[in-house]
Amino acid sequence: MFKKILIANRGEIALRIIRTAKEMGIKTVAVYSTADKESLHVRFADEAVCIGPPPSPLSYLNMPNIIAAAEITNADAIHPGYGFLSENAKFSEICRSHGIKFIGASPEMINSMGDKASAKDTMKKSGVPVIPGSDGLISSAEEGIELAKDIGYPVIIKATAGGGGRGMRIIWADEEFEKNWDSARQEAKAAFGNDGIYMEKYVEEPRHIEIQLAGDQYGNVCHLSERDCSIQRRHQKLLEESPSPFITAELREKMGAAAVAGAKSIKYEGLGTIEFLVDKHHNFYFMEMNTRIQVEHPVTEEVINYDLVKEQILIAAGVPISGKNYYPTKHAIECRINAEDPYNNFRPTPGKIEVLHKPGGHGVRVDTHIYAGYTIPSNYDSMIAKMIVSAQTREEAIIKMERALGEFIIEGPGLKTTIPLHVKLMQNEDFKKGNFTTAFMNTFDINK
Ligand code: MV4
Repeated sequence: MFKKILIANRGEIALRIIRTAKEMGIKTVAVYSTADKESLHVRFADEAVCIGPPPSPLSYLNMPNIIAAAEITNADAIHPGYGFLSENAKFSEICRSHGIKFIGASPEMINSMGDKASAKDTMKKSGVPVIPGSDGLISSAEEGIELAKDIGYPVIIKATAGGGGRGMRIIWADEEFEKNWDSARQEAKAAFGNDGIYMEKYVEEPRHIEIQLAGDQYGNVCHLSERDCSIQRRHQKLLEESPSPFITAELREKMGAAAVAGAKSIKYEGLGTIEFLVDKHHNFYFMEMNTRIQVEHPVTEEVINYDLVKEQILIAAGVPISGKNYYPTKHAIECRINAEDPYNNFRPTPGKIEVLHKPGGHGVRVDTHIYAGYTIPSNYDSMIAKMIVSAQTREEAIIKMERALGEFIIEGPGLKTTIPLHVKLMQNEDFKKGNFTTAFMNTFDINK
């Protein structure tokens, strides 16, 4: 087993990883930017190394500084968390060449799943359902228009290096093709340095449901059921739950089996997630594979009663997984608490937290790095906490979440949070019925 892990991240996920490492008897090294000097991940780790100034490229994305921190502290593994370097093939490769175990995917795996068009092709070949569309990239607007005659409008064009909605355009008619093609290519080129574009039939008002997977180096792969992530705004998830209120036991079996087959075909090692789009007829289609631990992993932990970060560390250390699938025994919901004003276009509100009360009680978990006196820096993501509740049924979980949200007090000059938005969601009749798709937030009005 590893003796010492360096955590190449900040905020709640750095703390989350430190907690599990401690329970496993593994020493921890925090790295931090000067903006995070007073952060809890710095305080709770056994050692801490400053890796640079506040802008991420100079600190949390600064590979030489992070590798140097691992070398001077003698860390034998690096956990990248999510975001930052978690899906950076070059960093995974540099760790390997320095004899440091990267607790995440191999560079080859990151590259093959990071190119969305080729990931789709790989999944299709192993029998995973994919959305009808182009075979790989399309090379001109004319080619796209020709193909749209077969597929039928609406179609969607996507950047192969993309994900999370950037470089994506929905097209409804021939006349709109060329201008969308040009702008998608430009956006992709600027954002990813790769203007490769592929095309698909556009699935209207789908659900976003993802399957959690674990694989080991001996070829065992299992699924750990699904999360429903349909409640999102502009590709930022707001709330996730497990199990999905839309999924039957039969569909879970089918989606789980497809995801396992896909992951086995690429000899997937470690924790991963396959994202599916699910239409109203229960058809499901491969969208992307994530090769990292995700923000929303706690809802899975709560319903299957297992520590996924521990699973990840064990797999990285070469311990075989059991190979059996895990099924929900409860219902869990996670609300992302962001320092943003939901009444004002989700404008970020960094600054000092003067008053803090964290909720508690049976079935309530708060994953956060904030404390009274903490200053939320403006340099990073605005998520400041995740509250996860679990209960026997979805109805009870919703009641519990509303109760716990009412106990969550976060105050400071100018500080706003997404807590009132989540309260309104818990009271929404369509949400309560499980009647929602990825379009839900387009029409949700917090003032109603
Ligand atoms: C789609 C789609 C409909 N049809 N592909 C959004 C982010 C990227 N991962 C892919 N996305 C979508 N791809 C086809 N063929 C709808 C979306 C989409 C979406 C997907 C998941 C969660 C939220 C979403 C919001 C808008 C669009």
